[in-house]
Amino acid sequence: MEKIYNYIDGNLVAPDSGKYLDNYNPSNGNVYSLIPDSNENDINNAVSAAKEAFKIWSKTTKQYRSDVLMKLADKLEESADDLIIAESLDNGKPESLARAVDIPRASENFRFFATAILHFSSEVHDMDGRALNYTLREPVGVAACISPWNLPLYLLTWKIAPALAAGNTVVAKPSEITPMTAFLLSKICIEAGLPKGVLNIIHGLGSSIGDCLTTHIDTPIVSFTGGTITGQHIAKVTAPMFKKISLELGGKNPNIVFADANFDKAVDMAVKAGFSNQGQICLCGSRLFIEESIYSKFKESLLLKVSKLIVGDPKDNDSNLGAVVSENHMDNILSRIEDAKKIGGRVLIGGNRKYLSGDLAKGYYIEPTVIEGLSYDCSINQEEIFGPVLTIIPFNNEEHLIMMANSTKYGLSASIFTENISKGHRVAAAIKSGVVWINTWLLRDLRIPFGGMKQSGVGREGGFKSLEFFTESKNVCLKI
Ligand code: TXE
Repeated sequence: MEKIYNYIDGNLVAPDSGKYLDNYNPSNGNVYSLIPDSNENDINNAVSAAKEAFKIWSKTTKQYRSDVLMKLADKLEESADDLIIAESLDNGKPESLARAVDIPRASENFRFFATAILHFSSEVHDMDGRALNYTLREPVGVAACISPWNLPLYLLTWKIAPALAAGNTVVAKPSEITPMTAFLLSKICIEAGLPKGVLNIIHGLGSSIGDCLTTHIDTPIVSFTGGTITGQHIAKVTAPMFKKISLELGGKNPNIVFADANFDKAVDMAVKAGFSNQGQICLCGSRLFIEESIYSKFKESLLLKVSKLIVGDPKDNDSNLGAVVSENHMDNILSRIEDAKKIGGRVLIGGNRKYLSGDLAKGYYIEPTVIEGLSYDCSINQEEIFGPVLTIIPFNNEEHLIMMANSTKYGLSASIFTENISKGHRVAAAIKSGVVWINTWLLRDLRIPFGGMKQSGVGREGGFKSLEFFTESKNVCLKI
């Protein structure tokens, strides 16, 4: 069986413990590879390699780092077919989605930050000719980059690329549930000639090695994307060490459709926002608010469209949804659907595990599910389910709608569908979230500040915000 290795100081190495964890293929429930069960020694080795490499990497020119990252992007593109197959196999997502979104975005992340660093500048504050303040932006040191399983390579590279571009070195910890494309990335880094120690990737359980990485004396900066509870824990353990942290956490995002919306577009987007990647995107619009006057008609069109979604073999181009990421996660999602029924939710479509035939019979598939009849403040409408489950809620008053939309502990994103431009702006201003889309969903410009309010996170990444995060500013005051 294929073994995955850690990537330390430019080499692929077995874990110190000699132990491995099973890696499951969600499409059929079989173990198909082995993941290093790393320990503190592996983290320490990776951090010391990164610390040593920082001495040189942090002093290289921006142009040099840009060229290295561009080369990595080229190599990622050359390996795109392998990465697409690997991402789908590891995560359960349709290959078509990995081909359209995940893998192109991974190389784009490198290209984007390889060029962004060339345009990054800092400020000068002139004191009327008496003195000059200039601000330097220096790399911070060894960055700990921790990423989740829903968009494995996409989110890993979203952190690694700006960290390296800014002159930091990195110890990355991908999710233990989806390690394969990170392993392929380490092989690509070796082929591309990335200097040793600049990037290190350690695999293993968050519960065994997470704290060691985030509280390591030599990782002054931590970038994390994952669940809110893990984010809380990281905030707690790193705070006494005054580390720079960026946390991108969960969301329970409202998708709002006014009666004057472009109807067909709103239906299409509601389906996309609810079910893309099996509903496992932190930006998914999992609470759909529909204005009462169009509620019945909208519901009917929505259900018709959902009924046409194909849950199937991730390899099949016709599949709209593949498998959810793990058996455990599937069981959680199904139990949330049962909870919804117990508190009066009416399942309008879906609601069950889907059994495919043949080799895929043991895969973790769930029917796309739409539920109505739940109050906005029940647990199902307040907590992240992170699966193909969409709740629909009518509204007839803008003020009440905004109260409901803002009622969760999260504030990551929102979508508003209306053809009334004033209403669109007004509601966007009233929504408490880091990202608001009007008449679209998940339209991403990599330059924008990205992150959440409330318990959806701390800090912003994206564009120059990422480069600001991955650098420390130092002001120098020169008396003239
Ligand atoms: O995430 P975890 P899980 C949400 C979603 C999901 C829930 C839990 O609701 O059901 O979170 O998912 C590493 N120190 N999202 O349990 O545990 C871990 O190894 C340092 C939303 O998979 O947060 C992995 O690499 N790191 C989310 C990463 O944290 C630790 C995407 C994320 O895992 C650690 C994923 C520790 N103590 C889940 N413990 C989004 N916002 O997109 C774990 N990790």
